[in-house]
Amino acid sequence: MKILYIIPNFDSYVLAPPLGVLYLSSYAKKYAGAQVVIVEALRDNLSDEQIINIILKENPDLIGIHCLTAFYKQAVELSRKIKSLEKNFIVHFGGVHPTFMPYTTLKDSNADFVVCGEGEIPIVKLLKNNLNPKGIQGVYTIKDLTDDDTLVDGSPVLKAETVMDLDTIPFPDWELLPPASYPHSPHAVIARGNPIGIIMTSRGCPSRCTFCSSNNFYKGIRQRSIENVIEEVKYQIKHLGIRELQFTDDNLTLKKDYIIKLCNSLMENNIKIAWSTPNGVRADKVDKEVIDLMKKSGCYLIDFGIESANNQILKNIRKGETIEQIDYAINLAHEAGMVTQGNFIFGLPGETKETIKQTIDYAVNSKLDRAGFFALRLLPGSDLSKKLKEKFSLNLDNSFISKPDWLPENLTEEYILRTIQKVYWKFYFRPKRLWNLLNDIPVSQTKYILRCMINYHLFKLW
Ligand code: B12
Ligand code: SF4
Repeated sequence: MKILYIIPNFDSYVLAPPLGVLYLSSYAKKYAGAQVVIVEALRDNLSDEQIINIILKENPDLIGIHCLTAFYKQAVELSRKIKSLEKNFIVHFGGVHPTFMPYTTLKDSNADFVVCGEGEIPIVKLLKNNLNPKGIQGVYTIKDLTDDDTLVDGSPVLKAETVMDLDTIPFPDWELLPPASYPHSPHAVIARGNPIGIIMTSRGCPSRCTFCSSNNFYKGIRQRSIENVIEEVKYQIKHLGIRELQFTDDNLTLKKDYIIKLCNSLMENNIKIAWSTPNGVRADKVDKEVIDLMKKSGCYLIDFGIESANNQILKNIRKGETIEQIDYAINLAHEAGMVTQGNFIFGLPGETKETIKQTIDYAVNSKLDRAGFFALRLLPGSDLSKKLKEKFSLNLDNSFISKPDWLPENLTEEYILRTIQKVYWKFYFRPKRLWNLLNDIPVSQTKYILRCMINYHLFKLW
């Protein structure tokens, strides 16, 4: 059977290989003998009409649309167009957004069914079941659901069964979307080497940060064996020519013995490649031994999800860390000679003008080399979006430059957005920081960096 996966196009300058779909492809090929085509409409800037022409040419048995909240509108519109074609293609949705909002996704898209949770096991079952979703855990048609996103019998939606041993999933199907075909630095960070290899060693996160949906998406924590990870790193270097490696785990340093073994194995295998953790690690999950070993084995950039410099706010969002712990970890990484990067959110519960000022003062005076400042988005699946359910409506026109979905008392949207614009200038216009940053920007990336700056409205200040 032939599956055609689609990565919808939308206005985004962050661009990376869609690891989830690449995993589905290799899994479906290995365990169900599927034939797979991926239409990467974001990377290739394809219009819906161009996508439809590819569909008509490929004539797949099943179409799968990858969907995050950021491009939900584009994804459902495309699906409706496909469903209105003369040939009745079977269309299904998967990814983080439909997992938490399956009913509305099906209603808005006219798709046939949705997969909630990880897609590997359901896709194989679907293919073996002649594409009949009935009885497959985590796969639902609109008739199975109520507009409250529960099952018709009132029970909660069950996510799909998950692969417990991640080593049994073949490497992502890199041949379909090689890293070299991605022009930009994926995480909007300045990378050292191109092409960039993306790798994940685990799925899941045990923390309960209320603004994040990852902790409700995955079941439990599963880690690949170090041997399996090293084998993929070698594969990516040898066959895909990667020159930098980015670990995009939710928490690469979650278990100390694991990260120590990983760093040692990189060195024992003589793997000399610059690597980074642009997706962030928890500050309470690193110490001097870990940081020094990460640096020694090639890690040049470490990112921390900081969110706020106010301890009461960190408590409100169940971050489970204090700003003192975070600052300690940043200093360790700085002393070890790594580039340090931190991400902050403005407008979290309990935020006031004073706490925003406290966060800005902290960020500006810290040892961070780079920082990202964002307004609070209430992502479907996050505990915070459940808690504030009655107090906001999700703005689906708000893809990348996030306007706040909800505001704490006494703060306005205008204030938060203007503060974000200003804070970038304040943060980067420090001679040492600016000098380091400019030294790190390769000429080939200048155009891309300029686009980032325009996207962040840094040129529209006054
Ligand atoms: C790496 C990463 C990125 C990378 C790459 C994204 C990509 N192309 O996949 C970059 C930096 C580009 C990125 C950008 C953004 N990201 Co991001 N990202 C991640 C991260 C850390 C890992 C993604 C990943 O590879 N997961 C591993 C794979 C195995 O899981 P998966 O992709 O979900 O796929 C599985 C299932 O979802 C399902 N599935 C997926 N697609 C499909 C399709 C079908 C048909 C089926 C059946 C199943 C299916 O099966 C897959 C295999 O099990 C996740 C957090 C996380 N742990 O997942 C956040 C996450 C996906 N990102 C998030 C966000 C908000 C963003 C941005 C909007 C941020 C921003 N303000 O710009 C942008 C979106 C722009 C874009 N171009 O996509 C949110 C999404 C929340 C939501 N409700 O949509 C997440 C969940 C983090 C969070 N805060 O909770 N991101
Ligand atoms: S923000 Fe990071 S640490 Fe917190 S729950 Fe999400 S993935 Fe885990």
